[in-house]
Amino acid sequence: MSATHHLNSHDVEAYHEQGFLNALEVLEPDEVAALYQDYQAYQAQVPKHLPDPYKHKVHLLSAWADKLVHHPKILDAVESLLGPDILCWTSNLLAKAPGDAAFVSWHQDSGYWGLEPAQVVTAWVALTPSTKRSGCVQVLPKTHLGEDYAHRDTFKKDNMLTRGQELELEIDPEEVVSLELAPGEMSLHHIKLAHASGANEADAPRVGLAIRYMSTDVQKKGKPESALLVRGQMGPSRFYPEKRLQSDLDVAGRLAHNRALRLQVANNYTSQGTSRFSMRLRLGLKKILSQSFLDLSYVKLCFEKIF
Ligand SMILES: O=C(O)CCC(=O)C(=O)O
Repeated sequence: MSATHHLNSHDVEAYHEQGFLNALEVLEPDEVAALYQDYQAYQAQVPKHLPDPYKHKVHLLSAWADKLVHHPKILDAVESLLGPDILCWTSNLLAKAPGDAAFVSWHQDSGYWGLEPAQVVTAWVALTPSTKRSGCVQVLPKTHLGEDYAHRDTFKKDNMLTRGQELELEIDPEEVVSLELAPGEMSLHHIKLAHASGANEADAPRVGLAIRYMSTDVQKKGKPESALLVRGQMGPSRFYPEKRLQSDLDVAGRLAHNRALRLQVANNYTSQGTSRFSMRLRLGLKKILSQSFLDLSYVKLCFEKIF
């Protein structure tokens, strides 16, 4: 990367051809050590019985994630791919404890995110080593170039995806590329690129923040949602603008986070019409459960605000 940290033309070309880039150094060793410490302090505060809301749109809740989402090296690289006006749609905390069976089936994000056009990129930033053994992200190069593949919902145990969706596609192991990362490195992948990840068979945690960036002309199918402008101008965007976090885990920020997530949950668990009745029922139940979790955390927060 050059002094401004924008990608060079060779990397930009490789991204457009292959659908991903790997092992871009974005954090200095002392930066990643401090962020990991802050992440651990954050985890210690997450309510044991309500962990889910704290894994999504994390940058609206906690300063370590806010710092990452606005990190100039990450944004410069993303700007090289999306242009100058950039929104953050969400950030997902993807942590697998040592020996954790959690996995992600082969899927394309474009199959169910409802974001168009496909000017959307994930920056997956590693806070710990992410290796084949610890269940790093794996990709199938060039799958972003064609039409979307069909997916089926499986709701498999230990699948980290909302509906356990997986590609109806035979995967050739020879074609799979593992995006191994050292702490402080990131990969970038296109919204249409097929990807997956395995269980953590290592004896150390695998922790990453997956930041979903999009250009401001991207629109959302379904009910309107909100997003945070992280660089440039809002321009024609139809997303409700979110406010940047003021201070770590403060009540106002948590209420704003709760409102933003409520809009996203309504869309995430909406059936896409192809599922069987039993699958639609499961999806409906998951939606009610997620919304109840949000309602519970909302009530808890209001109490904290008043008393
Ligand atoms: O972190 C993982 O294991 C999976 C990541 C993923 O599916 C994504 O970033 O879209």
